[in-house]
Formats: sequence, structure tokens, C-alpha cells
Amino acid sequence: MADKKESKVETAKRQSNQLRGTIEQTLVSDAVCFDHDDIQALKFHGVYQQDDRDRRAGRDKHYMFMIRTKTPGGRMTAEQYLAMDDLARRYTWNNSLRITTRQAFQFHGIIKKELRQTIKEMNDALVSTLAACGDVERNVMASPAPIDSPAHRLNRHLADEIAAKLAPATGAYHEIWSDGEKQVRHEQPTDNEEPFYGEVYLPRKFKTGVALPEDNSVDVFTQDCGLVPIIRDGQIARVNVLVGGGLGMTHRKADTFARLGSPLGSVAPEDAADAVKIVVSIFRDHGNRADRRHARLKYLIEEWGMEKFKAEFVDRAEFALSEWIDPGPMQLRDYLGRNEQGDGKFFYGVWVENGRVIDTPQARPKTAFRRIAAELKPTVILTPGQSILFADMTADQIEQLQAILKEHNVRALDTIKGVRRYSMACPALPTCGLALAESERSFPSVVDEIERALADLGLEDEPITLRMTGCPNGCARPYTADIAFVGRKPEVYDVYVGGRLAGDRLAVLYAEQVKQSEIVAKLSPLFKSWAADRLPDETLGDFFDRLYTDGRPRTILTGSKEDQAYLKVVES
Ligand code: SRM
Ligand code: SF4
Repeated sequence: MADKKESKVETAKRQSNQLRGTIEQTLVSDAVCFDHDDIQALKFHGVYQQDDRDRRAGRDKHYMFMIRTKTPGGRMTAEQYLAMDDLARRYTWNNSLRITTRQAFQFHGIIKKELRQTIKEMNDALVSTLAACGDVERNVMASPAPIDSPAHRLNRHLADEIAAKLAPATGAYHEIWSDGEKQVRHEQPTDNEEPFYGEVYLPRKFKTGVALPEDNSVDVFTQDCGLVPIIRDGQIARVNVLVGGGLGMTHRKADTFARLGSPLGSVAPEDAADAVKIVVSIFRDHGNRADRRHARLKYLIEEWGMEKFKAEFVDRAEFALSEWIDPGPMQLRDYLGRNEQGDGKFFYGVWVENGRVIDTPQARPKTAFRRIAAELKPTVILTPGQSILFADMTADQIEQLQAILKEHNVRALDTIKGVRRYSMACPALPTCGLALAESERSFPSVVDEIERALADLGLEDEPITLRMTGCPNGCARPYTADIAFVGRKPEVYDVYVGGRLAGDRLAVLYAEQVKQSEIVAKLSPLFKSWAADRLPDETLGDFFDRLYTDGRPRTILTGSKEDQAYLKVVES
């Protein structure tokens, strides 16, 4: 690294005076947008400068901002939810809240002059946006189920503990957005030093998720660092640690790839948060700071190999790293409908189409959720599947909740089957500057068509993970799904097949550059052969894997066409 020039973003971070830059001056100026260096610093504050791509005219851009919250494990109080709902009504461009695939909220279309007020009001509600984006530890994910068991309690505790241990310490955030006040529970005391991150922070983003063997909804193998508590005799025995997962890649670039995390070993539960901190520190010290396309932990691990990485970890740890413990087959849970918590209370999961909480002429989920929060005061939990759980309720309250959902025409549970239930799409157009194709806006009609095709074969109730993204960056975690559509150019997608609900296997490229209108025709031969030749209960991904691939464990998926040579195999 010493001989390589640092990237422009590294220079911007170094010169930002711990993320201050000239953000304050630009906020109060007449400028319509921020400059390159401030755009980088703003991300650490949870803010993306975007433009409305529907309204782009040549070089003229209609600037606006996206704000992302940091909500470890996706949890918030009813009061906090109500504050977020209210902010969405007053400041977003379409009165919507967007639940992200990492259990946070995004607010789109914020105008520059309301940016500061929006974030200030979030902080007033004790919801932070600091480190929701940027080259730091991102929002820590955890199994969303509010179940009263040692494993679930540890899971929630770890999300908070890791978030607190790895929160930036800069005073810039509160100086700029909330007049120097310090408020939120999982933050460090503010300081002008960054004892852990230093002046250039991490080489790139870092993501952590805590799963349970019975619930891998956090897609633990896709995290830079994943934790899996292992239960023996009802107690937590150890916590497994995975390192080096990540999904972002670039079309046809073989040196970029999606990768599943590798087992590092296991640690005592009380050491798990420190184990994550050590992994982050290795990335901080050795990650690539010259080429941002290769600046993720997965590339460092591929370069070093696990043996060297493990040795470095052991060298830094003041606690024991033991063998990885086989967690057994992982499962995906979504907790839709009524569930027992185990403490006499109940929680209820509501499916949200692509995470977009918005009222339409057909259904009013946003109003319904607002009423649920205001009248029943549940704990609110955002799920890794872009849906929402309302927790800590009595049986009577669950009935009231169901009545409110019905009154507002929120889609009934029995109409959310197989392929729809586990579907996810990223926002893409018109807000995402990196989108090559539509995603959230075109996905619903694709899901309708696929659902019809499966129903014709009697397969409509089969659980299938179906995901769409507007580019290969992987924001809706496409490469671990049974089927995924990844945008290549407007209305054209690469189709991936062969992941599975457990999230522990990568898909392969099944068909390249398929027009949106031809997606179902392309998948039909596979559906037909699955219907005819599947083993009992065999999922689509497992069937494809058994019949059409060579059965080698798929832990890496590169962006090269050569490495994805399963094209047209089902058709022949
Ligand atoms: Fe993402 C960049 C949206 C989860 C990989 N992601 C973006 C940006 C900020 C575009 C940008 O950089 O200008 C997108 C904003 C779009 C918009 O208009 O809102 C964006 N990512 C999202 C969200 C909102 C998708 C969603 O449907 O919910 C998710 C926000 C999560 C959160 O709350 O923090 C989101 N992004 C992910 C995930 C999935 C995950 O983390 O579980 C991934 C794949 C895992 C990974 O990181 O490898 C992901 N996003 C990326 C990448 C590729 C990074 C890479 O290593 O190459 C980018 C591009 C980048 O960072 O330069 C990106
Ligand atoms: Fe944007 Fe691509 Fe992420 Fe979709 S996958 S939100 S298009 S960066």
C-alpha cells in the first residue's frame, strides 16, 4: 500500500477535520448542492446527496437528499416511530418511509434547506443518523424476533454493544445537526479525537450482523463480520464468528466478486463484541486505501488467506479463539402474522412491499402503522426483509391491530404467498445515482407475473427468495436468493438462480441480459422442470443446484462472464 496513491475519498476524509468539512457553511449558503469532499463527509452523517433522475435534463440536476437512520437491530419505541412517520409526512417528497434491507429507515427527497431541521428532529426523538453511511461500522443487524430466550436476548444485546463500541466519536455530528447536544444511547461521548478510527476512518464501509441458527434473516454470510450464537442445553455455549462476506461487484469485472463469509472460529459470548472490533481494526490497518473497488474486507481476506487473517486476529485478541462450531442447517424466518414472545406477550409481523411504507388509493399502511403506534404503543422492529414487527402486545391488542390493518386495506397475510413473501427490491430509480435499471418500481409487476406462472404449475405456495436490484452492487442481497434480477441497462437484467432461503450458498448467472418483458419466458423451462422432477420439498434453488451446477460449494461469485458459465443450461 505504501507505494500506491491514496484514493480521492481518503484525501477528502483526511482533510475533513473529523467529518466537518465545509458542511455547515454550505448548509447556510445559497449553493444548491455540496462539493465532492463534503459529499463524502456527509455520508458519515447519514446523508446522501442525490438527484431526481426522472427530472434530469442533460447536465441539469434536480438535487435532493436521502437521510438514513442508524437503528441497531431495527428497534425503536412507538414514540420514535411516530416521530419518524411525522418527519416523513413533513419532509420527504412522497410522504413515505423506506425500510431498508439493514433494518433502518431511509427518507428520500429532502430539500437542502430542510436537511438540518429533519436531522435535528430525528435526534430530538433520540434516533441517530451518525454512521448510517460512510467508511465506518454501519447499522448492526440482528434477528428481529423479540423472543424472550437467552439467545434472542444476547442477539439484541450484541447489536447494541457492537454499535456503541464502534460508533464514531467526532463532535462534528452534534455540532452541525443538533447544536452540540449529545443524545442517543448507542453513541460514544463526543470528542474531537477518533481514538479508534483515526482521521481517515476505515478504508470503506463495514457491516456486521448477528444471526441465530434458527433465523438467518440477517443473511449472516453476506456480512463483513457475522456472528452466530450457538446454543447447547438451552444456554449460549459460544458465538461463531464469520469474516469476509460481501456482495458488491461490477458486471464483467472478474476482479470484483460477491463472497460468503469464512468461519474464523468461536468466542465466549462476553468477547463477541470485542471480536468484531478486532476484525474491524485489522480492516482499518490493512484494507486497500488506493482502490475503493477493492476496499472491502473480503478482498483483504482473499489476498491474505484465512490462516494469515486468523494469526493476525489471535495476535490482537486478549481472549481465546476456539474452533468454529457447526451451527447445523440455517433457516430464514420472517415472523409475519401473530407470534408468541415467550413472556406472555405477542408480536405481529406485517409484510411491506419493498419496504416502502406509503399510502396509495388501494391501501393505507402508513396511516395504519401510525394508528397502531399511537393507540397500542408497541415496540417497533424493522426486519432485514424490509418488513415490520409490532411487539410487546397483549392478545387483545393483537386483535385491535388486525382490525386496524383490515380497516386500512393492508394486504392480508393469506394473499402473501411463496414468492411474494420473501421478495425484496432496492430503491434504484429515480433516487439512486448508481442504478442502471428500475427495481422497486418495476418489481411488483414482475412478482405478479412470476406468481401467475408458478400458480399455473401448482407451485404458488412454495417459499422462494426473489430479489431485484438496479445494478450489481447487491443492496437487496440478490446473490444469495433462489432467483434474482440484477440490472444491466434500462429494462434489461441478468438473471441469477441457485441461492436458497438459508442464505448460505451463492446463486449463479442463469441468463444474461434478459428484457424485463421476457423474464418469465426465460424462467418457465426451469419452473416446469422443477415441477416435474423435484425431490419431495426440494426448493427451487436446491433443485437447480442439484441438477444444473457441478455441486461445488459456491462461496465466491465473480463479475466475469467466464466464471458464470451456466447460461442457457436449462433450456438445452
Ligand atoms: Fe447499498 C450504495 C441503498 C444495503 C451494497 N446503497 C448504495 C446507495 C447509497 C447508492 C450510492 O452509493 O449512491 C443506495 C441508495 C439508494 C437510494 O436511493 O436509496 C443504496 N443499500 C441501499 C438500501 C437502502 C437498499 C434497500 O433496498 O434497502 C440498503 C440500505 C441498508 C442500510 O440501512 O444501511 C442497502 N447495500 C446494501 C447491501 C445489503 C446489506 O448490507 O445487507 C449491500 C450488499 C452487501 C455489501 O455491502 O457487500 C449493499 N450499496 C452497496 C454497494 C456495493 C459495495 C461494494 O462493496 O462494492 C454500494 C456502492 C458503493 O458503496 O459504492 C451501495
Ligand atoms: Fe442503487 Fe444498485 Fe444499490 Fe439498487 S443495488 S440501490 S441500484 S446501488
